[in-house]
Amino acid sequence: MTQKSQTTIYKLSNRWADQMVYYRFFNNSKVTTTSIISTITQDTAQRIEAEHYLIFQDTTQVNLEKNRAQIEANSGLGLIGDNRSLAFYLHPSLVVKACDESCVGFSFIKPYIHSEHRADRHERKYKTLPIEEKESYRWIESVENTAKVLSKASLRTSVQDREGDIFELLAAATGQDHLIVRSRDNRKILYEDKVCDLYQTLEESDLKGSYLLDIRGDIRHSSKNKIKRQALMELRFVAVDIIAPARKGKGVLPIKVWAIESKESSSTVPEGEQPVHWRILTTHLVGNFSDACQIVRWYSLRWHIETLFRLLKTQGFAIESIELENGESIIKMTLFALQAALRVMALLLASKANEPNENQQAKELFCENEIKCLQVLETQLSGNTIKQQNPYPKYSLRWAFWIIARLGGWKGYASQRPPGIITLNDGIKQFNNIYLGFKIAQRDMYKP
Ligand SMILES: [Mn+2]
Repeated sequence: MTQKSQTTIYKLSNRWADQMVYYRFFNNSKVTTTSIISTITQDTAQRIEAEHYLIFQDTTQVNLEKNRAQIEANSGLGLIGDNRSLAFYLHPSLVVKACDESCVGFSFIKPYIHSEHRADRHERKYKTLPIEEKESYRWIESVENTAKVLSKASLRTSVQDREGDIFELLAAATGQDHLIVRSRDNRKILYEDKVCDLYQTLEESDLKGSYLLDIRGDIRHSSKNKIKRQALMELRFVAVDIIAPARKGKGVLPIKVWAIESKESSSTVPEGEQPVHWRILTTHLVGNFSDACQIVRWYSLRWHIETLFRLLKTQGFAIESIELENGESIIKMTLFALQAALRVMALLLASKANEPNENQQAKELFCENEIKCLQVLETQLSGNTIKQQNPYPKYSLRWAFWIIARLGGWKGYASQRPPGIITLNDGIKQFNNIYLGFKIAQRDMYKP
């Protein structure tokens, strides 16, 4: 799956017997989701050093409704959203090294379902349930499991979107565990010994500085498209004490966090558009403007997990089309797809890093013979002008990125949009086909 970057079983296997191996393996009850997940997280644990890591967690829906007819009833799937579509949820935590923004692996993965006959939130008295019994407990479970898997790390920062703005999660970030979360609620806070609203306090605090942000614009012509521009972002931050929500009862101490607001100045907002506006909470100390910029940068890297979800779906690994007949087996194969997707993610992250680590070598992802093949391809793909040549140090990970992106259809000009995850995935598939031919040629050459 890593080499072919897909989950279509008949394409993964050359012979009928190979195809049967896939079916038998994923349908074997001795192969459990728990054992697959622990193998994946142990693999991550082995790569952890005494460094700072960012952990991006998020949930995606895997919709299998179009295969319903061939999937056995009650075989481990549930329903989503509209309470109709056959599906499961997947909540992975992607680990990235903070210093060079390189891709490391997964520290936690939780597949889960909503059963087909579920009482609604009201009937279940959802609001009064303890957090351990709520679905939102997965966010905290991730932080707890990550601490074990990344026990060698010197610092761990969990990064999540608004859904992860949970009081218990902020409370769980202590010692070496930190949190960056986009704010969902205008919480009550203690500020200068007074009870205030978080948003108002932020808005009224001093402007600490500003920076320019490139808004790429939306190339689709929809009514809500973003206009390409350089946004002038105004930054404010303030240390506050978050007051525990009423459901926690009395006697729970407030939690000290730093709140950051990054809001587009009205001077660059085009007519009819909303300003770009982020409010972020963090347990990291924000002492000055550059600390705040660092937190905003780390939050913006959260986009990588959305990219991972895109890679897993239709145009990438196509996990929603896995043709197994058992729900549990489909979930197991999806876990393999997650691990296989890391190779493509690692290439993308190497190309997007702010301060890329030049010591990251292609051999981390490709074997020696594959690198020989990449070398031949580089010569084929390079143009005559400097602009059309691979700009990266030979045999570095970014050198391999450039070749794979070119194979995926990217033309290699700096003026072009940088290659996206689907282009890289196409490049990996293309490379695999070429490499098979390369090996056949090698074998023929060495024939006596
Ligand atoms: Mn989300």
